[in-house]
Amino acid sequence: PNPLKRAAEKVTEAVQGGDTGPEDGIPGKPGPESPSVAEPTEPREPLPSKPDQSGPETMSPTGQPTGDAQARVAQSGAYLTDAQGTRLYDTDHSLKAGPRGPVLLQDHHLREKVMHFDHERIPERVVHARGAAAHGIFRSYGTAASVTRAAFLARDVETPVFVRFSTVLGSRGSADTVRDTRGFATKFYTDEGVFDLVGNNMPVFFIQDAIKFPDVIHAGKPHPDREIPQAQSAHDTFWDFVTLHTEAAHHTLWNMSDRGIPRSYRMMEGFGVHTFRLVAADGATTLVKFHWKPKLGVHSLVWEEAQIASGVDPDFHRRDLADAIEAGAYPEWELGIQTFPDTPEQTFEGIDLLDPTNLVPEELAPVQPVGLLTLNRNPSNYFAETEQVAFHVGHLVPGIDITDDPLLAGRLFSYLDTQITRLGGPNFPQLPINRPHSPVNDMLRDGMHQTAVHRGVAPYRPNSLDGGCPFTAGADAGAFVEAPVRVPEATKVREAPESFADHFSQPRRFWLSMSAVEREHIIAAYTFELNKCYEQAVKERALQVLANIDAELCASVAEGLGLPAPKASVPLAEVEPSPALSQVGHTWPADGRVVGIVTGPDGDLDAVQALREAILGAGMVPLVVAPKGGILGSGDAAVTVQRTYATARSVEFDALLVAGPPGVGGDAFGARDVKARPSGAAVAATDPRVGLLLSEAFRHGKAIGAWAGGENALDAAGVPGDAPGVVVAGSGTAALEQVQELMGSHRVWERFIAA
Ligand code: HDE
Repeated sequence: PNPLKRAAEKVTEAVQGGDTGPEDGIPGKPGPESPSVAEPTEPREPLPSKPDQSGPETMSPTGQPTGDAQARVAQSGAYLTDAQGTRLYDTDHSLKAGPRGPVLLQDHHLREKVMHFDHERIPERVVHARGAAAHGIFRSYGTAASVTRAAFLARDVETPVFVRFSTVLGSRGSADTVRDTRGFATKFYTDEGVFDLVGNNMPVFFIQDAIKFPDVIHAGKPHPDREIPQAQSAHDTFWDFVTLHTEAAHHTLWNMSDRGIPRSYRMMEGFGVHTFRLVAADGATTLVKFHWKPKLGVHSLVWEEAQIASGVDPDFHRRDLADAIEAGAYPEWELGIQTFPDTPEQTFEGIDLLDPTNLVPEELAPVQPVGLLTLNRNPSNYFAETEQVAFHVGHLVPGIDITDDPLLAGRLFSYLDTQITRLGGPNFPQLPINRPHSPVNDMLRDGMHQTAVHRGVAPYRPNSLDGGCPFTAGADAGAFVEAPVRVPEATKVREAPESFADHFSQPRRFWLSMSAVEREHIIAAYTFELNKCYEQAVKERALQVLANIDAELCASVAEGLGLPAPKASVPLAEVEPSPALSQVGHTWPADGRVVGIVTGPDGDLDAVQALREAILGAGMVPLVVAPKGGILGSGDAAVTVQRTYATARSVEFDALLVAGPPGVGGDAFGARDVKARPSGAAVAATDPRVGLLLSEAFRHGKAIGAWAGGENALDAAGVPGDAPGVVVAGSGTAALEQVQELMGSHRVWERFIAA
């Protein structure tokens, strides 16, 4: 066949819809001979664009409009074009000299397509590469209005936000549930410009001076020879660094605590870490620390869960965040502030506020709520939004200023600088996700990836050619004016203040504030990580650091390492515990929690159906787990299976309910019935995967309920029916009621302490 003729025919087919389309010709509606899985054969109405998918507002220097809004939306038109907007007739075959002949260099489409693909990846973030994000809204209460003139903190102001959560050490494809600090970065698109609160889920940091940041990150990242381990602190170089720089003792202790393995991004606190400075309308200044308080409480995984999830669902946190938002269970945090008088010493109750390894106990300075953050929309494109968002601690608005924390100073340089490599030039604020919602009228020009077509001839000031524009504004017209803080007269030195030398009293307070079970977890974490180190000297030095925090902590870890416990080399500080630091002992709403209902075809399907509704009604997520996929039962009692015994794993569930068979005695679950009833409910009792599901859930302190014979499945899994947090009830709803109450405390803590 003549290839040119064939090409012409294909173009005609594409434009006219061809003659192979569905018989009734209605786009989107399959014809009788065209099952829905068939490839569509004619153009359809493009989907309406999502609000954040519209491209940059370009102006054609030729004076022509660049097309309607839809045309600016990537990938939404009916016809394939090249990057220059020319329609294409084939994108599956290279241009060749005959079907078996050589590919021709003149194939501009092939070259453009492969060239673009070759450059699809941008460098990942040097830290915090692995992340997940969401859009939302911040509504301020107005309670901060007396201490800051920031307009977005005035009463009842609503500000759009974009929040990105992350791990620190791992690469972009690493697992979510590794032991690490989590990033919690918020971009507020305020009317006065963008404000970024670039925080973590821990209130303190490893180092006191930004100049050490490359060092601590080099130590935490994989070893340079083999590039292992990935996303882990359990290796020699990390522990070498944090034991040689004892200022890292506090943050390391937080990482080894349950805070290092959050249950969900939705259940983490966030902290600005540094002390910032608020400026009121009258110019008065107040020192401040920012806190995010999750409405669902602060909860963690247990270590074994975190490890299992890394394998069975490396996207555990990313999925959890997206699913919750999609289900309408919008995660919420209150923004809170701890305020301190802005004295020349910049200390509070003896705590140096410029030292980022310090926190101020909430008992000494209560966290005052100033607004509510609600995440209510998932990104529509990961790359465009989550990957290209660029946070910067120097994105400040009038009313919020910085302090002389030396860690913060270095960050003020780093976050702009890093985007040059990562986003390819200085014009990253023009990327859709980074664009301010207030008008931009800067005098920055040109550069890589410039998309604005600037007007005027005078990007300098003062000028007489562009009517004098732009003018500068005073504070009364909304300008950012630095707080006129006095800088003490001093001699240039490379030194830290003496107060930065106390490395152990703050970690000791954290340790003393932990409950028994949290201490057990901390000991286990140190023991695990240090046992992964090869160097004896590193382990011994780590024990010396622990001895300076607490003798019991040191002795327990030493025991696990098979090493003697050293004595403290400094006097142990007299500190009061801060109960607010413990995660245990409170009750919280169970919203968005996942309840697994384990059943089989012979299970009590009416009850399963009723349970699903009750669980949904309580704002939680029911997942039916059965031997295979599809539908159980029929008619009104039909139940859709969401997980099979092969795909379900304990880590996904906060609680499990085991459905008994209807109208059959408990014996149906008994081992002796297995031969007679090799499927359904009996399978639930004896299938080793169900056994694993139940025994792991039990070991991880999760609430478990069973009814109408379901308890025999517990027996088969070795889960005692009378153990704490195990409920055997007369009906499914009765089991759920008790399980729900247990879930309020997140886990059945007694099980750990008994163990
Ligand atoms: Fe960062 N940090 N950091 N950091 N950081 C980055 O910026 C840096 C620090 C934090 O989701 C980088 O755009 C220095 C403290 C978060 O996009 C980089 C120092 C805290 C994120 C950078 C610190 C953070 C980053 C890498 C020591 C908690 C992810 C990519 C002075 C308060 C933001 C990027 C996102 C990202 C530098 C210390 C939080 C290289 C030099 C302390 C949440 O610029």
